[in-house]
Amino acid sequence: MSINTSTKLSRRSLLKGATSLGVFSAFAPALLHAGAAHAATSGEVLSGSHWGAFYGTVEDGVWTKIRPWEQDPHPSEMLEGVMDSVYSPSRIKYPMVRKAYLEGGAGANPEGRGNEEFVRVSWDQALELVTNELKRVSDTYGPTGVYAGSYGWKSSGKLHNCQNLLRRALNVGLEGKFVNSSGDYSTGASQIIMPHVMGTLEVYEQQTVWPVLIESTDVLVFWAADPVKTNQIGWTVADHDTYPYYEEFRKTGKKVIVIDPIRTETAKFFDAEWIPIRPHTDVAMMLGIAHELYAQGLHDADFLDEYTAGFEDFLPYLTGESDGVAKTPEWAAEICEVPAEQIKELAALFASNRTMLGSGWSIQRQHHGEQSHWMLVTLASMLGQIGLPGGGFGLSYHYANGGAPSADSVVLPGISDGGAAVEGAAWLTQAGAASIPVSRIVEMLERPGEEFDFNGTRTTFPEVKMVYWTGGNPFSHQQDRNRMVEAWQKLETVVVQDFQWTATARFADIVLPATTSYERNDIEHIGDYSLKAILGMKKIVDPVFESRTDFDIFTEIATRLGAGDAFTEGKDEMGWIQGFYEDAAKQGPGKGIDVPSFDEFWDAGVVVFDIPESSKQFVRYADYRDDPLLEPLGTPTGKIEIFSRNIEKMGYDDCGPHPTWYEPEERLGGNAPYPLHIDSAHPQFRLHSQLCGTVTREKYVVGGREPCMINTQDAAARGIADGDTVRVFNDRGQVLVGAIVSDDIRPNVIRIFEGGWYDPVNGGELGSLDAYGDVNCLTVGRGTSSLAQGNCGHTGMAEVEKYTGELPEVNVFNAPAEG
Ligand code: PGD
Ligand code: PGD
Repeated sequence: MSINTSTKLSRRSLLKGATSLGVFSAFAPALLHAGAAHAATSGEVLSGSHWGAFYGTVEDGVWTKIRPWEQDPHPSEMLEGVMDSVYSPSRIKYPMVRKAYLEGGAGANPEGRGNEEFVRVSWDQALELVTNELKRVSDTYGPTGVYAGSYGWKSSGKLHNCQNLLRRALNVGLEGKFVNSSGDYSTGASQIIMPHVMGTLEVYEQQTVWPVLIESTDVLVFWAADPVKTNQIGWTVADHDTYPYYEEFRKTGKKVIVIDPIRTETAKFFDAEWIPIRPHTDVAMMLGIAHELYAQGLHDADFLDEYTAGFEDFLPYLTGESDGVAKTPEWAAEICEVPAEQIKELAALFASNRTMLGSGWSIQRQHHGEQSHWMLVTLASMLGQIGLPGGGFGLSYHYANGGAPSADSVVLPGISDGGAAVEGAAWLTQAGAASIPVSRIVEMLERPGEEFDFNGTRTTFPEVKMVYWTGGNPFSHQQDRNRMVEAWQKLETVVVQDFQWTATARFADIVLPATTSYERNDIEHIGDYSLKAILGMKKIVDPVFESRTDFDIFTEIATRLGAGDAFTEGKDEMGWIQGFYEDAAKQGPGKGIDVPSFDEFWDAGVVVFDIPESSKQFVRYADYRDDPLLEPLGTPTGKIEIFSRNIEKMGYDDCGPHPTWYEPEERLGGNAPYPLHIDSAHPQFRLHSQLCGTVTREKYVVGGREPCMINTQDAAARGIADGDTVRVFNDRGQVLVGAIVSDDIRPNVIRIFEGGWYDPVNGGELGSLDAYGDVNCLTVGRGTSSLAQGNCGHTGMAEVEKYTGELPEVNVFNAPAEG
C-alpha cells in the first residue's frame, strides 16, 4: 500500500468524522475508561462491523435503531440484521453442555452430536469442564491432542479477536501445545501459488486505484468477480469507498466484460457484456486467448523478455509441441463453451486496448485452483500491460474495496496470539504437523499419522482428540458435510464459543455464549485498503443473558490454567484498546500526521485521515516496470515466473512447473456424475453464514428455505416452477431449497449461496436431508492440489427435482431443545 508521509494533518481535520459530536455527549462519561463496564441506557452510539460503521440508538438499555455513519458512501442493506443479531432467537443465552457428555464425560455418545438436547450449566462449571479437559487431553495425548486452528470471520476489532485470544490462552497456559492451521478458505490456492509467481500474496494487496482505471482503462474485465456484491463487506470495518467510483466508471461508457456463469450484480450495474462461461473451465479459455495472441503475434515479446521468466518453457505447452495438443481457441471452445470466434475477438480486443483483468477468487476455490490465477498472470504478461496505468491484472478488486485510494494513516496493532514464547519448541512437530492447511481438517481427523504434501513439504496428520472452535462456523464453511459429520464423531470433546446456535454449536459438547461485538468495546480501522479512519467500536448495549466477552472468557481460562497474568499483561479491555491506539499514534510524527490523544479520539468516536492526491494515482507494479533491477519481485528470479523451478523441484503430478489445464475431479462437460454444476458463490445478503439467523433472511428465502437459482430451460425440463421447493442431491448429500427460475444463470448450472445454515432433519445421521439449504452438503471435500491444499467449494455436480414429499420444518433458527 502506498503511504505518503509528506502531508501534515491537523487534529481538527482528523476528527472531522465525528460531525455530530453532540450525539456522544450523553455517552461520553459512560463509555470512557471507567464506564467500560456498562453501556448507557439511552442515546446514540457510533460503532462498526464487517458491514460498515453505524450509529445504534438505545432506548432504556435496548438497541432499537441503526443508521449508517454519514461518511459511508454506500451503506450496506444488511445493517438491520446486524442489530438483530443481538436479539435473534438463535442467540446462545447460557453456557450449555450436551446431555450425554455432561453425564458420561469425554467421548460419550459422539453420534448424539447434532441431535441431543443441551443442559444449562453455570459459567463456573462450564469453565472448569473446559480447562480440565484441555489439561487432560494435553497430558494424555501430548502436544497435538488439542486443535485450536479455529478459523473464520469472527467480528472486526483488534482486541476481541477470539481466535488469537484462544491461541494466546493456550500458548501461555498450555505451553503452546495445540495444533494450529495455516492459510484461509478465501484464497487457499492463490495465496500459495502467487508467492512463487509474483513474489507476494497478491490477493490481499492494493490494486491500481479506481481513479486510474476511470482515467486510463479501456476494457475492464471482471473474471469470476462480483465486486458490487462482495465489496459490501470488509475484514476490518467496511468503508465502501469504491462504490462512487463504479458510478463514475459507468458514466464513461467504457467497455465492461463479465465472465461468469451468472449475470451478476456487477454485470447488471455496468450493463456489461456477459460471457456465460461453462464453470470450472476458465484456464482453458485463458489458454485459448493466449494461443490466439501468440498465433497472431499480438503478444508483447519485449515485456515477456524483460519482466518474466520461463515463457519459452511454457510456449511448447501452449502450442502443443510438448503434448500434441495446441491450446487453440477451437480447443478451448470445446471445453469452456465460449465460441472460438469470441475467444479470438477477445484476444484482439485485449491486445489493442488498455485492459484490466480483474479476477475474483471462486475460480481458485476449485480442484486445481492454483492454475487459474497463474494463467491469468501469464495472459496479462503476454498482453504486456502490467505496471501501466489501468492495465494488467488485479486479484483484489472485489475484496474489501480493493482499489480505493489509501489514506495517510497510522496502523493499529492487535492482540497477539502470544506464540513467540513457544515458537520452535522441539516437541511441536514430534507428534505430527503442528499446523495443517486450514481446509484439511476432515482429512486430519480421518487419517491421523498419514502423510500429506503441502507446498514442498511432507508431514503427517496429527491425532487430534479435542477441538476448540471460536469465531468460525466449520459446519457451514467446510465442504462435504456428511463426511465431516462422520469424522467429527472421532473427537472426544468439542468446545464451541459463539453468540449464536450455528450448526457447529449444535455439534459441540460444551457451548460458551460469547457477546456480539456490539456488547463490548473495541477498536478497528475503517477500510482495509483505504485505512481511512480509526473507529472506536463502542459498546452499544450491555451483554444480553449470560454472554461474556471473548477477552473475559479466555482470561478466565488462562487464569484457571495458571497463566492469567501472562494472558492479560495486567490490562483490562479499555487498557488494551488505549494501548493499541497509542502504539499506532507513535507512527504519527514519522509520517507527518498529528494524531489526537486517546481521550480526544474516544470522545469523538472516530479519527478520519486524509487521502492524498498521490494515492489516487497509485499503479500496481509501476515501480517494477520502471526499474526491474532496482525493484525486483520477491521471486527466485526477481521476475514474474511463468515457469517456476521451485515448483518443478517439488515434482507434483497435480501441479506442474507452468500453468496447465488439468481436468478436475468433476465438471460440467467433463467427468460429470450429475447434470448440473453447483455454483456456491458468496451470498448477496449475508456474510457467509452470519446474519442467516436474523431478520435479513426474509430478504431472500423462498418458501422459508435458502434460494437455488436455476435456468429456465433446466427448470422446465424438470417441471419446476419459480417458488417450488426442490431437492438438490448427489452422492454426498441432499438439501431442500426454494427454486428461483431465471435466465440470469446459464443452463446446466445452479446457484446455492454458501453459508446457509445446516439443518439436518435427523441430526447426526449420515446423509440426512438438510431442511434449510447448506450447499456444502453437496460440494467436494478434497484439496486443490499437493501444492496449496486449498478448499474446492466451487467443485461439484448435482441433480435437482421438485420435492413432493412432506415438507420438514426448518428448525435451525431457534435454540436446540434443553434437557
Ligand atoms: P462465518 O459465517 O463468517 O463463516 O466461513 P466462516 O466460518 O468464516 O462464521 C463466523 C462465525 O463466527 C459465526 O458463527 C459468528 O457467529 C461467529 N462470530 C462472529 N463474531 C464473533 C465473536 O466476536 N466472537 C465469537 N466467539 N464468535 C463470533 C467462511 C468460509 O467459508 C470462507 S471465508 C470462504 S471464502 C469459503 N467460501 C466458500 C464458498 O465460496 N463455497 C463453498 N461451497 N464453501 C465455502 N466455504 C468457505
Ligand atoms: P464468489 O461470490 O464466491 O466471490 O469473493 P469471490 O470472488 O470468491 O464468486 C465470485 C463469482 O465467481 C460469482 O459471481 C460466481 O458466479 C463466479 N463463479 C463461480 N464459479 C465460476 C467459474 O468456474 N468460472 C467463472 N468464470 N466464474 C465463476 C469472495 C469474498 O467476498 C470473500 S472470500 C469473502 S470472505 C467475503 N464474503 C462475502 C460474503 O459472504 N457476502 C458478501 N455479500 N460479500 C462478501 N465479500 C467477500
